Amino acid sequence: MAVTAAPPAVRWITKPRNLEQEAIFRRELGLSPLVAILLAQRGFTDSAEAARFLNPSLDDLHDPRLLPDYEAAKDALLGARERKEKIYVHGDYDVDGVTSAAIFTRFLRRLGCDVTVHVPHRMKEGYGIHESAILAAKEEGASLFLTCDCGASAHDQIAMANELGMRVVVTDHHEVGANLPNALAVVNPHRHDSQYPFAELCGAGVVFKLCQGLCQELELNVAHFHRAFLDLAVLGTVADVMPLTGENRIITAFGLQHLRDTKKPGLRALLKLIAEGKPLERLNASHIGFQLGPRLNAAGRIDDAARSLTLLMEEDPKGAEAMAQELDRINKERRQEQEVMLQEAIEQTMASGQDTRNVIVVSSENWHPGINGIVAGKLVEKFHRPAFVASINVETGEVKGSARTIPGFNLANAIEQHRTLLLSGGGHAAAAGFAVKHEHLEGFAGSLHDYAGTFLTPDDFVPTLTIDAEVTAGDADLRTAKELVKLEPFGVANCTPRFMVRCLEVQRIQATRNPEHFRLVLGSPQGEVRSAMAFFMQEAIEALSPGDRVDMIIEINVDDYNGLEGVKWIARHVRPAEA
Ligand SMILES: [Mn+2]
Repeated sequence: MAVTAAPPAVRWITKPRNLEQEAIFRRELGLSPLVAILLAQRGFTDSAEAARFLNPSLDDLHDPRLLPDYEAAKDALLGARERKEKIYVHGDYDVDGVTSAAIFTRFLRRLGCDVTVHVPHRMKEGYGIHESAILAAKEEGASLFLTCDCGASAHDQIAMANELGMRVVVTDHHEVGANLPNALAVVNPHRHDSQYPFAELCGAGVVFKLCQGLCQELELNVAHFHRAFLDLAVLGTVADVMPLTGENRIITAFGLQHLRDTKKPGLRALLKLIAEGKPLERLNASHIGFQLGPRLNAAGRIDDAARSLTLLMEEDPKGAEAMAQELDRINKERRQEQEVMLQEAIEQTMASGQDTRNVIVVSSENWHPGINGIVAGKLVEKFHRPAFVASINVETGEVKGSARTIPGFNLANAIEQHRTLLLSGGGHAAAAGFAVKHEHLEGFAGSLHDYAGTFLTPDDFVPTLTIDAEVTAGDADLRTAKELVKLEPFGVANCTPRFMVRCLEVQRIQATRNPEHFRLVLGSPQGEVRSAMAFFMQEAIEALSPGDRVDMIIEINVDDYNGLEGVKWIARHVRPAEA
C-alpha cells in the first residue's frame, strides 16, 4: 500500500531589494526594472561585470596557462606525443567523468597521440582509481597515466603507478587535502596555491581548458576547438551541478548551442531520442539535468559506465542509435528500481517514526547502491530532513550509503564528526557517501540524531521557497518573459526567476491529459486574465475551487505554441490570498 505524508508547510521568502544598485544598472546599462532587480539580487555590484554576464563571450574565457601545473601537464602530454608513447586516460563513472574522458581521448587522438581510455565500474572498482586500472595501464604498455575528474586524493594509487614506471598527470576538480599526490602535474583549480581566477570548473571543464591551452600552444584553430568540444564540456558542467556563473556560464551558454547542433553521432542519437522525433528548437540546461544527464548516468549507476563513454566516442550513426536506445532502456530500468526503493524507504521512514526525527537513516539488503543518492534526495524533498540511504551487503556485513540534506545540516561535517564509527566516508556539504559496519548502523543513526539536535531548530525543518520579486499580473507579461531570456541559461547559482503575484481569482481549473498536471485560468484585481500551468501540484490544485482568491509563486516563460507568441506562467506554489 502506498504511504503518503502530508506535505510540509512551506515558508515564502522574498529576497531583499537593493534600490540603489538597481538604479545604477537601469541608468548605466539601460535595463528594465525587473532585470535590474534580478542582477542586483544575484550579487552584481559592478556594471561592467553585469554587462559581461548579460552578454557571455568566448573571449572572456580565462587563460588556461593560469591553471596550476599547466606547464608540467603540457610538457608531459606533448612529450608523450612526440615520443609516441601510450597515454592511459582514466575518467569516472558519472556524466562528468565520461565527458572528461571523451574530451581527452578525442582531442589527444586528433593530435596523433596513442590513447587508451578507461572509466571505472561502480560495483567492481568503486569511486576513483582502482589498483586494477593501474595494472591494466601497465599491461597496455602506457607510459603516461592521465586522470580526469578523479585523482586529487589518490596518493597510494599514484605512488603505485610511479613504482611501475609510469608518469602520472592528474586533472581533477575535487577538493584537495593538505598534501598533493606525487604526480608530475596536479591540474586542479581547487588547489590551495591555485592562481586560476575561477575555481568552480567541473572535471570536463578542467580538461576542456587544458586542451584549449594545448590548442593555442600548437597554433591550432581555437574557434574550431570550441565548436568541437563545448558540447561535451557543457554536459559535464550541468550534470555535475556546477554553479552556472563565471566561466561555467560561458561554457554553458555556448555549449548548449553547440550541443544542439553537435555532429557527434552518439549525442545526435540521444538528442533525437529525448525530442521524440520532433526537432529540438531550444536546448536548455534542464534538458541536460533531467533528460540527457540521467540517460548518460544510468549505465554507471546500475550497469557499466563504459557504455556511455562508447556512445560519446561512436562515429557510426546506426551504431550510435542502437547504443542510445540501450542507454534509454537502462535508464528506464533504473527509474523502475528507484520507484520501488523510494516507496520502501518512505514506508521504513514512517514505520520507524523517523519522519519526525532529526535525521532519517534507512537501509535494505535489496537496494541498489548506485541509486541510493537519488532516493536520499527524494526523502529530503518529502520529509525535509537530512536523509542517509544505505545498501546492506550481507556477505561482507558492510553497509554502503549516500546522504543528502537540508541547508542547515552540512554532510561533510557530519561525516567528519563520525569518523571513528565509519569505515569510510566523504563528500561535500550537500552530498556525501559513507560505509559502516552493519552492527554500527543503529549507533550511527542515533548519534546523527543527537548531533543534529545540538544545532538544528524546528525552523530548519520547514522548507522555504525563495521569491525574486513581487510583481503584478500586468508586469508578468510577454515583454517581461522576453527580457528574462537575457539571464539564461538558468541553473545552479543562477536560478530560474520566481515571482509572487498576489490576490488572483481562480476562474477555471482545467484537467490535462496527465492527471498530475492542470491548467488554471486566473484573473487579477486589475482585470487581466492569465493562464498558468501547474505541474505535479495535484494536491494543492484539487483543494482549490473557482472563485477562490490565491497568492501564487510563478515562473514567466515565452510560449510559442504553433508560432503564436504569448506569455506562459508556470505555477510553483499556491496559498490562500493574504488579506
Ligand atoms: Mn566531477
